Amino acid sequence: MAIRTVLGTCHHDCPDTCGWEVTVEDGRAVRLRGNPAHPYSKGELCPKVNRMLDRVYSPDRVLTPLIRDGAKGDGAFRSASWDEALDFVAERVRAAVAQHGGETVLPWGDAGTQGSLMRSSLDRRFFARLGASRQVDALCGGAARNATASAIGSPLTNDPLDVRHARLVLLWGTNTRLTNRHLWPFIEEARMNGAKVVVVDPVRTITADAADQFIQPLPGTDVAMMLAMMHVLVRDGLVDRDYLDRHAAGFDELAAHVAGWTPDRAADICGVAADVIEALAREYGTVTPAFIRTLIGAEHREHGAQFFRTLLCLPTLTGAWRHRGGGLSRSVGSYADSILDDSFLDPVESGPQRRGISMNRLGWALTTDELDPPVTALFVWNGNPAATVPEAGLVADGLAREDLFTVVSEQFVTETARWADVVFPACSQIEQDDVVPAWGHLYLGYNHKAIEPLGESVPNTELWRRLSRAFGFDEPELYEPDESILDRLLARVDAGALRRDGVIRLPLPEDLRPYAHGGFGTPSGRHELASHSLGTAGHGRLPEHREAVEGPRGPGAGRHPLVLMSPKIHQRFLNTSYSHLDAHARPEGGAYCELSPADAAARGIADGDLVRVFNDRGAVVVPARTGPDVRTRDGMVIVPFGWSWPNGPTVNVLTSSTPTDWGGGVAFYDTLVEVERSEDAGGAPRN
Ligand SMILES: Nc1nc2c(c(=O)[nH]1)N[C@H]1C(S)=C(S)[C@@H](COP(=O)(O)OP(=O)(O)OC[C@H]3O[C@@H](n4cnc5c(=O)[nH]c(N)nc54)[C@H](O)[C@@H]3O)O[C@H]1N2
Ligand SMILES: Nc1nc2c(c(=O)[nH]1)N[C@H]1C(S)=C(S)[C@@H](COP(=O)(O)OP(=O)(O)OC[C@H]3O[C@@H](n4cnc5c(=O)[nH]c(N)nc54)[C@H](O)[C@@H]3O)O[C@H]1N2
Ligand code: SF4
Ligand SMILES: [Mo]
Repeated sequence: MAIRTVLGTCHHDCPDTCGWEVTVEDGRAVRLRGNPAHPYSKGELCPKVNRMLDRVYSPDRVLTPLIRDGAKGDGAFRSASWDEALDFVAERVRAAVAQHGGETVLPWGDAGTQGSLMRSSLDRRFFARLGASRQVDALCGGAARNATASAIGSPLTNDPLDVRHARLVLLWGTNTRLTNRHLWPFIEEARMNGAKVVVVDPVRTITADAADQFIQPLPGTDVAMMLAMMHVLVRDGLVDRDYLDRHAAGFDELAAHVAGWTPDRAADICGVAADVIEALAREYGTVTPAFIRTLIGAEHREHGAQFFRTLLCLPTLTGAWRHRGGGLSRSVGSYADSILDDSFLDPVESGPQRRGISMNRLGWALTTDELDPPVTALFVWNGNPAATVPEAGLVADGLAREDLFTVVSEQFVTETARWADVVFPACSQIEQDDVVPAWGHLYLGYNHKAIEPLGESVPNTELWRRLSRAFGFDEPELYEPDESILDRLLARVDAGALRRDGVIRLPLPEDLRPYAHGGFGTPSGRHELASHSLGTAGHGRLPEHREAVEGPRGPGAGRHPLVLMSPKIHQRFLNTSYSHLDAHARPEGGAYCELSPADAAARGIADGDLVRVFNDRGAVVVPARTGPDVRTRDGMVIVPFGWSWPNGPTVNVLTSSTPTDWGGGVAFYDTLVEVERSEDAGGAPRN
């Protein structure tokens, strides 16, 4: 029997980018476990990926091309050969382009795999060659990145692992123990050395349960709390004058601005007692080093960018950037981006810029009559937009259009693939080579192919090459082999060590404090606390608390009274991935609506009752959860994100597609709903 062990890296859209090793016996993967030599994940994976081989070898895997064999959305398909499916796609898409022009084609790809090759490489050249519309904006990360870049001139922040040196840790709008679980041991290390851990989140998460202090503001009100903290820092002389003089600009203006932001004023907005804000500010201003950790959750709001812009002021005021274990850390993906330069993959284009369509507004794009040409051909890969994009009811309406030709590359017949005209079978991570940059740490992972592709599945790069051939394109760059792309991507790292060990640290200083001595990315090199450019762009010269239209006190609040939060809550899901694997998802129960005892009582709802959660966009029918242990607070309900057909309705039929203030994100979490008891116990909701 031939037994081999192959090193690989998790591809999921998760900050941890863990290293694994796959044991292969006679060509079949029999075990996948954490690589104990990985310096960050240290041999541990997670409840999702511990079951990865069930996913790889699931009887539900798509293993041949599929062509629709029934009504749209029925999910009825017949197997087809690659040649037949490719010819069919080429014929239909060519006809669409002939009638409407290239921009009638819309690509929609997300981060289902974060490997550089399979996430986004030859697709850029293929769709440029087709003259397709460009996909713009992001479901994840864009608002935080752009806000950081515009506030301090660069998207770069501190190494998350430096949290181990902190004495005060603020986990602000991140659910570390669930979403970034391998960072938790580093936080525990700090705690062993006496650090205090504070969680600020409108939801009492499992991370809040493990913290020393939990602060639960009303959703979308953090900026008011930060302004009041700055008020206290300035009032009590807890700012670092020397740091501000050398490395900031606009401090006097900011100080005058926050003079009016007393803790009492913020308390009223945030629903957090003034003395709690006061104490937090004093602690932040006196304990060194003080580390702020945030990730993505808080960007999913109408004023998501303002959140990041304001939060970044805190470490500048106190000079916390100076200290190892101080400052602020969010996604660190931009470090890898700067080292693995992939701009050579961008097509050289001479014509006018192709139109951009926001991936966050897919429902609109597929149903509007404002687009000329209309979208009549859609390609989806690395994502499940029918379940993950807001206003999912509109997405379904669009996908149901008879005149839309939909092509999906997938491992499973997801909620989205169900609507496809053609599905192409995609490899899983252990069936393909790739390099995987991380956004939760500074290590780069290599993924060696462990087994041959199952069935007729192919890596995404091969799909783009096959499509190019079917369309009769002859530009050589459309066919660049994977090895060549990898070599070019890895030109600035020790590729030999990376391939040998499966992981290397990015070539960056061990002690990485980007702003310890100033050096902000702004033209002046200073953190511009009062920003001329943000002011002229309408975002406020100084940080401002603004009410969301669909916030607790926004203008939309009259119609539907409850704020809906739909964060990731499940240990066993990664976005929607795994939620449809029956045996895997079952222990998590099913989707539900959690509401406070007071909100439940006011509506005559008891724990376990079936309820209808609704607004003008749609409705889901799910069991209610209520009682003394709820994770919500009055006025706010939780329906978890992640369930997808057939195990549960997607919460995104309810969510708002309002764009973030700037930065190209979307306000999933600023959504208002009403909840009522449902008599409709039988009928499954449409989604
Ligand atoms: N198990 C599991 N892990 C995952 C994922 C998964 O689906 N399952 N998804 C992965 C992905 S794609 C991502 S982007 C990351 C996200 O990682 P995180 O950003 O840590 O996770 P989120 O749940 O998006 O948001 C974190 C927290 O922000 C809170 N939040 C929302 N609005 C506000 C606000 O106004 N103020 C404050 N203070 N907090 C707010 C939410 O209640 C939530 O608890 O997780 C990754 N890891
Ligand atoms: N209400 C609400 N909505 C949200 C969020 C929320 O917190 N609340 N979070 C948002 C966030 S942060 C994110 S990142 C998005 C995630 O949204 P999506 O990216 O759409 O997430 P997934 O459902 O994980 O879809 C990834 C798909 O890629 C497929 N895939 C994996 N590897 C490959 C491959 O190599 N090739 C191909 N072709 N396919 C592959 C998987 O099978 C899976 O179906 O959801 C967003 N939507
Ligand atoms: S999903 Fe995240 S935590 Fe789980 S193995 Fe992959 S990178 Fe690690
Ligand atoms: Mo995400």
